[in-house]
Amino acid sequence: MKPLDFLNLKYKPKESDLVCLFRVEPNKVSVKEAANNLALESSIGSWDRVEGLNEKLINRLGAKVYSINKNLVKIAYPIELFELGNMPSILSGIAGNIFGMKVVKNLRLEDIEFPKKLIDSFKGPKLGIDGVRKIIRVKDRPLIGTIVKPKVGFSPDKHAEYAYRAWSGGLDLVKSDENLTNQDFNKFKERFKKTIKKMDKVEKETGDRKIYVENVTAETKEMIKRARFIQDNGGNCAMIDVVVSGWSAFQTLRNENLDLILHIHRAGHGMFTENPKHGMSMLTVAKIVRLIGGDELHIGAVFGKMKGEEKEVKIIEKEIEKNIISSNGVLKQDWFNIKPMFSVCSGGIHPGTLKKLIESMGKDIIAQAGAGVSAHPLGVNAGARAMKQALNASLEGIDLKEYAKDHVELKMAIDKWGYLK
Ligand code: CAP
Ligand code: MG
Repeated sequence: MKPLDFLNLKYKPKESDLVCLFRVEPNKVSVKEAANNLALESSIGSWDRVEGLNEKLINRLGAKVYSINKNLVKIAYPIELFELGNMPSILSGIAGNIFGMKVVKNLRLEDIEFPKKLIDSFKGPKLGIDGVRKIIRVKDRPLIGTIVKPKVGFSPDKHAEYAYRAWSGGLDLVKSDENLTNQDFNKFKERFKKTIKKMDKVEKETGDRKIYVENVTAETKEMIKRARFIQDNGGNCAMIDVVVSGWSAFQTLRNENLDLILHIHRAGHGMFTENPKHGMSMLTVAKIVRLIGGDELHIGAVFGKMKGEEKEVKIIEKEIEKNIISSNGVLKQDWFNIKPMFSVCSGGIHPGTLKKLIESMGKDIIAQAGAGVSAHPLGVNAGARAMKQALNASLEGIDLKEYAKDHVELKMAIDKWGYLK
């Protein structure tokens, strides 16, 4: 086998090809040689000509390096390489062995363009933005919510009480935290039942609809049982920590086709998305989540405590909200029949940052504040009110400080945490 068998810079990707954009830092070889090795290892090749591998097979099934621009390499993969509807299998090819090869010092999967046939083989969000809006009966404003804090430690009663105070203060959504599952001090079923009872109560009292995001993260079969429990007991939303649970577990949850909003927490993504030279971009993670079928995904909050530059977070938001992505500075994508997903902006948000967040990200976001609600000087209910007041100020286009003059909870929040103009 000649060394550069998988390089074809004249190749024009077919509509049916899957295309990957890699950032390649070669190790003691040229970018070309590294790229060739990536293409062969992620498709049908190996380090030497194996028995039965001939030019005909390489032409038909080999991945093709068709563009090299400095360190950015585009590789096209024939659709035949993949099993439709099997995300783990697809990723074993395009995001598998290649990350550990000696020919690369660093390697980052920046983006994937999925062809129609693959897109059609996944379910995508069952509800999407419109479906979630129908459940909460809120047409065109951002949704606001909180995460029960402390993350872990409360009893089911305390958890339910927190949720009640947050909802009745005007929040749309209350969420269990990513590491709260079924610990001895706060058992899943008891917590869920007590909290959903409070949700019913507050819905009756206020006439508003609410969402309770309960964490079902567990071993896959157990996770499905917990999601079913939510559905059978009047709940409307299940959360999975997708990175630690795995794509397959998430796909299993989606394929259950439950009547629940699927809220996707990305805890752990920083292990492979943070390094700008190595790993997989958050954009790629978001595309995979949309394809499999999350309704709401944590993508970053720009003005809070978590990493994620405004430009990057907005690119991700566009990718999960729009139907056709023509140019993101990355790859184009037609989402065909796959619904748009809600962006969840969370982590270090408080009433003083909400207006700025909405100005930057628009109306189709779920803005969540954990400590930014619970650490309000007057407690959770006042914290929720302050968030709602900040939302109203934003919707009415009034400066937060001005609005705070006759809204005491907001005033106390911005006296404590400040605000962004
Ligand atoms: C927010 C949060 C979320 C982060 C994760 C937390 O709480 O519940 O897990 O948003 O980051 O525990 O930090 P606070 P991301 O509002 O108290 O910060 O959403 O970027 O994945
Ligand atoms: Mg959390």
